Amino acid sequence: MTTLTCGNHSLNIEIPKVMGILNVTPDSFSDGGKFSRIDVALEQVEKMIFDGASIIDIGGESTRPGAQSVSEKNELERVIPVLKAIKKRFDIIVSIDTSKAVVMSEAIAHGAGIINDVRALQNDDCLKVLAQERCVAICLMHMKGLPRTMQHEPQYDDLIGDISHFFQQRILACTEAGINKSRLILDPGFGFGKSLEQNYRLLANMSKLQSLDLPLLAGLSRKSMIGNLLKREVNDRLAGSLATAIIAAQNGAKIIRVHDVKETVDTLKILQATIVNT
Ligand code: 7PJ
Repeated sequence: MTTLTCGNHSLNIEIPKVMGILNVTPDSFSDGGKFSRIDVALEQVEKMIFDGASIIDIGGESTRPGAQSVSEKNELERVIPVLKAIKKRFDIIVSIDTSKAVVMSEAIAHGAGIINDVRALQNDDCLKVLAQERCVAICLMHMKGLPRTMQHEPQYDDLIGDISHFFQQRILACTEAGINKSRLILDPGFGFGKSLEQNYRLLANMSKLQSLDLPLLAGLSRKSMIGNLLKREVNDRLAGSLATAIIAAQNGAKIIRVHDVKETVDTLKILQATIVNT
């Protein structure tokens, strides 16, 4: 059985699980600002849990292309009260989408089970903070460049090879810092420094990353690679998002990060029923 320790929860990832997105940034691109009030956030979380989410991912920093950075103080003020309120009311794994060591450490103190870092613990002190805490899982995401400029003609010698190489280096940095490999999750970072064509090549070849022998996470929900292909606005990308979720799961993703939990859970049940009856 493949399980992942996420704080005081154990997550079985033999069958792909759904991570529901809760944005608490005022400028997040798809549900910007809508869920910043705590009671509204709790309602949204309750619905995602009812719909079958196994993890709730809270992000206090917008990392969409061109986004401005946020101060430590602002990020803490956005994330920690919501995290505390969720942990008080629900028994669910909470993941915190952050690249700041202080936010990681505060989040862990308040019950976060996963640290989800789009910068793969490359910022100061992140490795140190996570080496001290042994039970929290960590998602290392690949990004080429930085949010402000990452979509300006990204180029790769060998897309999957370069991403794989990046992961090998980050896994080594983690193990050298004292973070056990069994705590790590890898995410190739759809939309983070990848052109439309590169994103689809990555989706098509994602299964090759299974050779790194760690669970894979995929975040494609409502992204530009769907909108630009289909010419759909952000709130009209459900069909595209479900199609990418199913392809990612077939190519080895064990955690699928989405806005539309109910529809994604249904889609994955169809895939699972097909697999068990193969
Ligand atoms: C991702 C993320 C992703 C992980 C965002 C958005 C932009 N974390 N945070 N993977 N994307 N691990 O949701 O479109 O793809 S923010």
